[in-house]
Amino acid sequence: MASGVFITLEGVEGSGKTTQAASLGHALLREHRPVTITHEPGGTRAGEAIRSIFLDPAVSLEVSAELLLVLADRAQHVRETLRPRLAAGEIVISDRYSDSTIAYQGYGRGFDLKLLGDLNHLASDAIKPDVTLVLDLPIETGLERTRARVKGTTRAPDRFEGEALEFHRRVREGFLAIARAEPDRVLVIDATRPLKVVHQDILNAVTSLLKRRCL
Ligand code: T5A
Repeated sequence: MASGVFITLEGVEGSGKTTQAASLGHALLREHRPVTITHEPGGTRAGEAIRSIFLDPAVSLEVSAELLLVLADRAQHVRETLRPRLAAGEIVISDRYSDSTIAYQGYGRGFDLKLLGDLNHLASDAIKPDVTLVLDLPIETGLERTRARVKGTTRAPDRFEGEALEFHRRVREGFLAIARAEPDRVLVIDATRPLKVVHQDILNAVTSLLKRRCL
């Protein structure tokens, strides 16, 4: 398989992943690099159908069903989008990936981390990110940003936005624990700073990865 570069953005609600994925993508496109921006859950037609069930708090879901849904989404995303784009030599930026399962379903919901590692391996077909950028900030700040965004709209909080603060705290701790365990892959970025400053840190990290890969 020709090797592209796989970059993931992770973090708690409202940490700025979607905004930063777009800014990074644009910066790389300006350098005429082949880039795909994608996301989980979603990123494929099947994934968007799964996403609507997964996030809808009006749809009752057992936590094991929630886990299996997000893994089904990943299995499709990897095989339909990630693997082919990486094989074509592209830079693929994914807004969330398997670390979100460890943080949300593992640290947040309490599933066994070893079991999640095995299930992630199956769903991801062993495709691991080359670099993961965890956008870190206090959960209150992130949730406030998501609330400000929907203020004045009819959009209700989704399944996870509506969770207790303690859940979100465990999720944040999960991301930080992953970063401590895999410092070569995972970089923690202070996401409390202005958008442009966060963007520059992300771009610096990606540029140095591309240089190391002689790209
Ligand atoms: N999930 C997902 C699991 O439970 N398990 C899994 O395995 C996976 C893959 C996905 C949900 O699914 C869960 C996690 C999630 O709860 P989603 O709708 O995709 O749901 O939601 P999120 O990924 O959480 O995305 P959000 O849109 O809520 O947050 P983002 O993408 O982190 O933030 P963004 O860029 O949309 O920014 C939010 C607001 O903040 C502002 C932006 O302008 C925007 O208004 N902002 C800033 N403001 C000031 N300073 C900055 N530096 C800012 N950065 C952004």
